[in-house]
Amino acid sequence: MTIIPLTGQWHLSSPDSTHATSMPIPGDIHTALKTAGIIPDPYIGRNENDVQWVAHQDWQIERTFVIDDPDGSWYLDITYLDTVAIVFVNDVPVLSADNCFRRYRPDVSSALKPGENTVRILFHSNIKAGAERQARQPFYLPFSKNCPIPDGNMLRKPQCHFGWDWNLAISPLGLYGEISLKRLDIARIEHVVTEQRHHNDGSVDLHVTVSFHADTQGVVPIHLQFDEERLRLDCRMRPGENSITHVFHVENPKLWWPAGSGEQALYSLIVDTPSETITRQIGLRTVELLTDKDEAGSRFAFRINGREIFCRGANWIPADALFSLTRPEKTEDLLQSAVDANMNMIRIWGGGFYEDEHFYDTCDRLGLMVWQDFQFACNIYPSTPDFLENVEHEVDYQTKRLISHPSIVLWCGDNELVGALLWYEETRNNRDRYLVSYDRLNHTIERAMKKAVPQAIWWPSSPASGYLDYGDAWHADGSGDMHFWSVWHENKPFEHYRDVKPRFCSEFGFQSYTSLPVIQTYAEDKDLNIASPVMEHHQRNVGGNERIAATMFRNFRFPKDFANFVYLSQVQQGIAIKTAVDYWRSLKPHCMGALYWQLNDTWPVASWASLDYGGGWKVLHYMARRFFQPVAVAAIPSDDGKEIRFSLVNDTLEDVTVTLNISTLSLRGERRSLRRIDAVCSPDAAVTALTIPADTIPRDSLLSWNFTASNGSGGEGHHVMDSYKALELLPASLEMSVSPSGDGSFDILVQSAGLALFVLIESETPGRYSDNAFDLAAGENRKVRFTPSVPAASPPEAASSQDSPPVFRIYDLQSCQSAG
Ligand code: BMA
Repeated sequence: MTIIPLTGQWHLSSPDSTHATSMPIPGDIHTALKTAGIIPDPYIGRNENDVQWVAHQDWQIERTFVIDDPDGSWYLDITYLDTVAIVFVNDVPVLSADNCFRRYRPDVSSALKPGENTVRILFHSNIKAGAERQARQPFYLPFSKNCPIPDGNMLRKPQCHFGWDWNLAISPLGLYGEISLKRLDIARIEHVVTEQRHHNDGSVDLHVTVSFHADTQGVVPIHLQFDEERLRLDCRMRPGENSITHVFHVENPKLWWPAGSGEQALYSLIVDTPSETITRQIGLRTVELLTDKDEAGSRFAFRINGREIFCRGANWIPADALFSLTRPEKTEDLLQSAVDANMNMIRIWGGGFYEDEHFYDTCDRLGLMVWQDFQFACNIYPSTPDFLENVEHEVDYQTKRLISHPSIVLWCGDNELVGALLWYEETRNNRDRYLVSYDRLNHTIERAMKKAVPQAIWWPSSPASGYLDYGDAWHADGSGDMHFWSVWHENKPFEHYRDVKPRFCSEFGFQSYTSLPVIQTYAEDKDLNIASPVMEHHQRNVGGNERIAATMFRNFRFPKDFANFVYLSQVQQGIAIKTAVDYWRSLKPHCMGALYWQLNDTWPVASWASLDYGGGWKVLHYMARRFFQPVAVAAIPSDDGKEIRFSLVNDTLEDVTVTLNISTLSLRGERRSLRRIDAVCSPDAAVTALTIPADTIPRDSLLSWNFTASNGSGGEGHHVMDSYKALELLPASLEMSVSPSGDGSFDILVQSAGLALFVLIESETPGRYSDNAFDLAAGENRKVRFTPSVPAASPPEAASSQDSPPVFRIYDLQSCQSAG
């Protein structure tokens, strides 16, 4: 095929030419303006306020290209065009686009000329476009209060671009995917769709359907290669749509499994024509969503290759608020961190993107199951015929593009659109109208998905108690998936996580501040106070800082300074999420999934994330690695507090025997052995290993334990009988010594003279600690390996600072809370 790539340097200008600079494509306009010094960095201080003008006006980008012989049929191939834009070739309009989630392939043959040509894209202000479309609606459609920029619900682009309770609001524009000029030689491949059928008796049939768009008649030779098998088919094309299907019969397939449950066997499928090659990464596996009725309501469980899998994970939001700041290696690092914390699923939340190929390829390779929301979140959406038709195209394209990825196990209609019917005055006053309108949209998505990829598993909305069930899945826990937000958004105590028994909790979260080194990238020393305007600016949930502080008052003594406030907020977040996960995992198989909100951040901000912007691990992420271990032990108090139950969960395929040492831990840091037991748990189960009366723990002591399991894993933990603030903790006198390990890493030895809880090592140098947020009793020590980030995963300025040795700070609970 003749392809002229059009990515690279373009020229960006405002239509009145007041501003002009170069712009790399793929890229976003804000970053290009920032690079040119036209706007300040919107992530720093309160600069976001000063860049608002950018999205209020139109912009254009253009470049030239040379084509010697423009004869024949030519088209542009464009993906991720954000969003309301007109594309011109030599001033001839060739495309009017308004959906960032579609692929556009306009015919441009008659606009081309020999020699130099110009391609220009005129971006209409998203803000103006939203307002114009809102004005044309038959009735008003409210949008989320999370969005300071209005009417984003009118546009098919990431909804968090208009602001969210963790995102800045600048409504970016740009082109984030491919743009190239291609010549159509008889036919081009439209889609390669695969379906696995008859997975039984050690074999499977892989149906491969290749569809084409042809502009003339002719025969096109097509090669299909799956694994070692390669064949040629001659496809007789007629103008319009054409397709061929071939079935590969695979004997003894190597199966693809989620992380922790087996190998991620991957095969490659290659489809080539004389002009194109398409590859697909194929993982052979079956997926079922179990929704059987039972006494509590109905189940919500994934069965992969015949085996029910408890889903441990978190919610994914876009990798960055601005596309140009993303890089494949950074995204891979975030996903790797998910797997390293023993996650096996992420949910791609509905207010961001359908991610790119590299993203899903990485999930396939890592064994991260993906729950894919269709990209609608929290708003009320149009249901006019033009809007629905646009959505149909989007669903058709995205599902066919992505269906072959073994990682994607569920397609979900939207995020929280059912709940949103109660959030706005207009919708409450006329629920019938808005519910019917919602159902038109939801049904359009469902029908388009089932038509395009009937093999995909559909779930109508998240959360949902069931099909055509419009109940309150934020509070009802008997059926379907649940978003349990009562602890954060309704200010309930952490123990309230134990008042519900979700079948699958797809969202629950608790905020913390982003780590101090990240705060220092946007705040000056004078701003390091949680009530400073800059710190409040980097908190997007109304009342969020108050919630963090008030919860701290309930549970802890007040931290002595700002750095410790940040540290303690992270400890508190970790305890909150652990409380929920420990209990819900112990309910297995009644509960079969816990995905906390949220994995990552789009910019430096206080949020529910367990990874800092830039990929560093917050306390929660280190804790998640422990509480998500496939074999885990947790201490769960009874409702009346009179007993402590040791739950033992086994997500592996083998029986495990766990040796559990339970002790008391005095405030001076002495451990006294209480019980030592061996407990057994059968595969894929949860049991109570032991229950002990609470009054066996002396006052002023903590309960602590460690375990080793027959699968080689182990762990430890503590439980506080009353509250942390009631403990008269004594100074731990921590000592830390650091030595370079010779391979660029550092060995850190932490020694404690007394009881040290939640010991956290931190440095300005980005990197990963082999262990962190751990406890030490008197006389104990811990050797921790610090591995600085590979430069690719860290900001450029951090990479260069790696020449000087990192400086480490250390925190623990007692010193955090004491003035001394
Ligand atoms: C959820 C999400 C997001 C939001 C989060 C925190 O319900 O779906 O909309 O960011 O809550 O409030």
